[in-house]
Amino acid sequence: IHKWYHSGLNRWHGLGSTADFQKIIQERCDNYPQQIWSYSRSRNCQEIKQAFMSAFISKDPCKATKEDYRRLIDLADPTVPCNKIVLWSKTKELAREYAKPRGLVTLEDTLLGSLADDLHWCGEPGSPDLNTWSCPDWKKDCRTNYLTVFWEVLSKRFAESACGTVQVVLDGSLENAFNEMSIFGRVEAPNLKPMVTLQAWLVHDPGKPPRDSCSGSSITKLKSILSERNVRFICRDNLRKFLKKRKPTLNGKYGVSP
Ligand code: AVW
Repeated sequence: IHKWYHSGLNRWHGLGSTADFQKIIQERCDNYPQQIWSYSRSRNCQEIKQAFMSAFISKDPCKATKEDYRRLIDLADPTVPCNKIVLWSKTKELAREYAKPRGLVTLEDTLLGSLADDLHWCGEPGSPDLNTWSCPDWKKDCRTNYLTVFWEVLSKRFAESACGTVQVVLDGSLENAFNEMSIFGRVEAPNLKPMVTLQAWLVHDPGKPPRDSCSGSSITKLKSILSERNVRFICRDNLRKFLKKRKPTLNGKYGVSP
C-alpha cells in the first residue's frame, strides 16, 4: 500500500489539481494580452501567483470562503466596458465563438478568468503541495470547495460590474435552458444591477430537437427573477442561425457585426 493511500490524498471524488498548476498560472499571466479590460492596478504576475496559491495551500479543501480569495480578486478585479459582457451556462465554447469576433468579453477573457480557465486545484491541510490525486467534487464531497468558490466570487464581481446590455448564451436543447442552480442562475443573474438589460440567446443543437425556448417555463422563471431587480429582459431563439448568417472575411475570420 502506497504512502498516498494512507495520507488519504485520493479520498475526493473530483479530478486532482492540474499538473504544473503554478507554472501554467505564471505563463498565462505573463502572456496575458494588455487590452482595455485586462487592466488591474498592479499586474504583477509574481504577486498574483502568490495570492492565488496562498488562497488554498495548506487549507481544508472543503472549507473555502470568499475571504480566501479577497486578496487575489483585489489584485486583478475584472473591469469590462459597458455592453461587452457575454455570460453563458453549459455553452462556454459557443459563447466564446460568438464573443470573440465581435470584441465581446466572457469571464475567461478577463485576467483571473483566463488564469484559471479549465484548471483544477486544491491543497491539503499541513502540506505545502497541491493535491494532484483528487479534489472535492461539488455534488459528492462539498459545495464549499476552492474551485466552486473561486468561480462564484469571480462571477459575482463580473456580473455586478456589468453595465448597459449584457448577453447570455443558454442551451435550448436542455429541458431547462435556465437553471437556478447554475452559476449563471444563482450568482450572475441575481447580481445584475438595476437598469441593466439582459439579452438571452437560446442555442439549439442542430442534431437535437429544441426542448426549451424563450416562451418555456425556465425562461419565464428567469424573467421573473430579473423583473424583481428591475433588469430589462430580451430573449431570442436560435443563436446558431444568427452565427451562420455571418460571412467569413478573406482571412477566414468573421467580419464586423451587420
Ligand atoms: P455550467 P454555469 N473553466 O456550464 O452557469 C472551468 O452549468 O454554472 O455554467 N470551469 C469553469 C469556468 C471556466 N472558465 N467557468 C465556470 N466554471 C465552473 C462563469 C463553475 O463551477 C461565466 F461567467 C461552473 O459552475 C458563466 O457566465 C461550471 O464550471 C457562468 O459562470 C460550469 O457550469 C457559467 O457557469
